Amino acid sequence: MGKLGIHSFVWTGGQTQGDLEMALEKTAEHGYRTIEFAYLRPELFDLDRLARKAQSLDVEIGVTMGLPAAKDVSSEDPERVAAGKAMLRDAVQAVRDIGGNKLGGILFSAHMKYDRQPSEDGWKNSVEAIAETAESAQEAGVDLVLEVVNRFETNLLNTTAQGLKFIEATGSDHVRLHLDTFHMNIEEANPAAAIRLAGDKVGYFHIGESNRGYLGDGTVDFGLIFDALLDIDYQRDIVFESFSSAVVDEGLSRACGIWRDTWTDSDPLAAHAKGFIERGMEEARRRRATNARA
Ligand SMILES: [Mn+2]
Repeated sequence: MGKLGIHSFVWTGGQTQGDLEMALEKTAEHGYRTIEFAYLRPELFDLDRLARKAQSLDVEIGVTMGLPAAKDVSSEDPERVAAGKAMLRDAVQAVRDIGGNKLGGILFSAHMKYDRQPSEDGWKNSVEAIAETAESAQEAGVDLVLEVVNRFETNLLNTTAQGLKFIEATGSDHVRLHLDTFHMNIEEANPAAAIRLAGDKVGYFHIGESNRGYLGDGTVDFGLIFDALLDIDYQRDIVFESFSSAVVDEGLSRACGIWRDTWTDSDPLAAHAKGFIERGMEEARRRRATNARA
């Protein structure tokens, strides 16, 4: 597998430069080799400084985001689509400027609960916007990954099958899927089968529990997930994602519906998740070796 990482919201809502630097330090201290920042806004932060800090700590940076309704590229309104494309373009530049390796999340629609079906024209607008973004991302050396999320956070891509159809329509080999066990647990009839279906189109992977809290406390069957990741020979990054009302970001916490605390202390949570994922992958490797001998 690639690098094991952690979402910055385990550490901080990330309102200041100091918050993000602390998150980088905590990530390195816990032995994670990549961090995910959300909604990275170049006007608020010194990206050069963060890039140098990450490099000195040997921590890779990935960035995820969701589009706001006014910049929804899956809209039928050309102004919104144009604004969304510009935001995606800026995001690719920000990832490049911070020395990051990927842009992911809900890049293909707004991050919100829709009250209508997606339209055919909207789907086409989104495909075109992502195809265009993929070109600039490829030039910038930034991976572009689309997060398949549950029905309450987008109306466009809720399943891996929908995601695969979408990235095929972009005609770009540079676009891959960003899968997440929390979302798959809601939408996929069989999350492990969904991982195998996506195969080498999985570009990024979020490990999250069904209640977004401690791994192992919910209903996700992680053994089956780790088996599937080995089966597709997944070599890219795996990032632990967990949210609690203990760490608040006005935008993301509301869009994700984080109304209560599943934990209050970041350090034991981060340490537990790392052990859980490493042990889980090791056990999956052992099962595989045993099966190969049988
Ligand atoms: Mn996620």
